[in-house]
Amino acid sequence: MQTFGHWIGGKSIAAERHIPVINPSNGHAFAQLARGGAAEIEAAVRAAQAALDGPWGRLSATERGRLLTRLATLIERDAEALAQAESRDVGKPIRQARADAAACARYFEFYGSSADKMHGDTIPYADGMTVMSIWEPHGVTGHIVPWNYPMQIVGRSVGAALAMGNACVLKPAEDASLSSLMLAELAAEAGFPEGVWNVVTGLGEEAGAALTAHSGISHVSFTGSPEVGTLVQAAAAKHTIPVTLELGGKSPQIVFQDADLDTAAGTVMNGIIQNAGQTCSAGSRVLIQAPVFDRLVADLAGRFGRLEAGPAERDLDLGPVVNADQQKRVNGFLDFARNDGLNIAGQGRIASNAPEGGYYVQPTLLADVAPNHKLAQEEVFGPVLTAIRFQDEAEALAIANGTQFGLVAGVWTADIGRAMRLSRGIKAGQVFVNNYGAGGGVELPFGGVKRSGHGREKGFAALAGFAALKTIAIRHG
Ligand code: TXE
Repeated sequence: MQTFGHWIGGKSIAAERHIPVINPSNGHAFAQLARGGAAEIEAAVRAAQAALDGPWGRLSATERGRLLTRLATLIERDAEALAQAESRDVGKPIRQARADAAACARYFEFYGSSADKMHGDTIPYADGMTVMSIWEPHGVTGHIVPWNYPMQIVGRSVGAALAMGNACVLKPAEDASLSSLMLAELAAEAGFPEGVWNVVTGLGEEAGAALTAHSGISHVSFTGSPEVGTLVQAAAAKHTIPVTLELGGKSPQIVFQDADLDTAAGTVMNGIIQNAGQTCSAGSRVLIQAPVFDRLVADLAGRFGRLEAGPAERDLDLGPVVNADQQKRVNGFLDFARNDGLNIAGQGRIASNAPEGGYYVQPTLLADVAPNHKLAQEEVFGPVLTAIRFQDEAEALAIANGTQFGLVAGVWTADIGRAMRLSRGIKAGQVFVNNYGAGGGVELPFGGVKRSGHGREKGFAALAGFAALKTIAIRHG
């Protein structure tokens, strides 16, 4: 069984304690990861600080950008190996893992070409003075990464952080660390100085908590559950450092009677089954205008009925969910729905030859759910779509905004005026009109409002989050 070490200061560091790496498609361990804690975090922060004090800190923005671009090329070269590892580690159908590898390369390409485009300003101020603002890196940035899109989330947060000149310490999820380690090796091959990209693997409450508690960290970027996000923000507050939090959602897809219903149905379904629904931006509520409710629900029910979940390598509609806890969570929501008498309008199946120990769940469409029902309010993080009926625009807006979350929304209508009114009225970080982009969109600023978190990742906007603006005022007469 292969054993992986941490990646600190440009090399692999063996560990004494380990955690198993389990294939969610069959429940079998196939490798083991180093289980780190405060000592490894300390070593990683020191290595990162040494890189900032050394060659990395002296590189120009253009040179940093070149390294990021070179890394993008290496990710493209090794895309198939990365995709295979991610698919086995997380249970994603291989075509989805391939799309993630391509997006990961694109993040580094995007941030490679952005690194020297973050210009400061000169500010008119007083006679005899020149005032300028310049962007400076925070220093050592901490990145706590979840298991649902490891490569993509590493790309979006580490790519932007390195573009701005920070040095990184990553704590990938215990369920999905392989790609972070592979990317660290590729970064070394690309020529990043040692210590710029460190990976400490292990459990959240050990390695993750040690990272957020470390006084040498100047910014933490966290994607995960609202509960742990709250802990991360509290830990950061002790050192008064900024955090970026991305904490999931209960994103609405609002379909009006004048929409292209066929396109909407296909996109709505993909937006909830992609990655077995384990997508922060999954469109998990579909709000349908009353006159077309039955028709669209019947269409979606037919589509759900044809879905099949099975081992990642078979590349079916869905793979397993990531682990036994996640399977229990999704099935718990489904049991609750059943016991509460909800209408299961459509349900896919688990492939008959799917391995016994795999973490499979049935993709499920629940229809005519009240907007305040548990299944319409809480994030399931599985392939469970909740259909809600509405009468008019005002009611649709109230339902859309009626949860604690605010990450993404979709609006389906032929009326541009209505599309614009809703786009402005919906409290979310992203609104898609007549399309929906769960997961993708390297160039598009992304992040939440309300309990979905704060700060923006992806796109050019993310760069400002990974840097501090310094004002220099010169009196020269
Ligand atoms: O998340 P955790 P879990 C949601 C989703 C899912 C639920 C639970 O609803 O069902 O969270 O998933 C690290 N200090 N999302 O338990 O625990 C952990 O090691 C510092 C939504 O896996 O939040 C991992 O690297 N770090 C989400 C990361 O936090 C800690 C993606 C996320 O794990 C820590 C994932 C601690 N005390 C889950 N405890 C999204 N927004 O997409 C854990 N971690």
